[in-house]
Amino acid sequence: AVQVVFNLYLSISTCLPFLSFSINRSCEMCPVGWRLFSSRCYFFSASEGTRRKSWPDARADCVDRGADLVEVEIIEGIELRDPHVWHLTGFWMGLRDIHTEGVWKWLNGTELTVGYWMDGEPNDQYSTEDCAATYLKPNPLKSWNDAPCSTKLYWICEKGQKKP
Ligand SMILES: [Ca+2]
Ligand SMILES: [Ca+2]
Repeated sequence: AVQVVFNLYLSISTCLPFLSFSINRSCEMCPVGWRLFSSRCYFFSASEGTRRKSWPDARADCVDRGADLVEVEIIEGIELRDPHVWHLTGFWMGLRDIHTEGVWKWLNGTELTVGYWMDGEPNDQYSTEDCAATYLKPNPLKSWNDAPCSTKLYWICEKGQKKP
């Protein structure tokens, strides 16, 4: 099971080269620019100033990085402390209902058990919304939306730590 604290994006666990002296050695377990959380490494596309991408292009970017789109099975209690990032739009996750409408599956094929959807979502608007994204919201337990897979959003990649 994966746990992601979405404000991880802002947290001190950020592994930046100039911080590596003062941050604990666990940062070395993830590539530069990735975040370590709960023994997994996460890459937030927005942190690199990358442009937004469709779901398939976002996934291809993760695969290029030796990772895949994030699979969020548990969200821990979160508060967003920095309003400066609230303008950021959604981040694609590795969750889709492309095979059977309304049946949400992670990339590994497991069916979604608990979803953290916004009120009224997923709504499959115009019968076109088959990819799921998470948004920076004050309440992370209501932070997901389904959107057309061609929509251009940011994305989050996930992979295991480097082997020691
Ligand atoms: Ca759908
Ligand atoms: Ca929707």
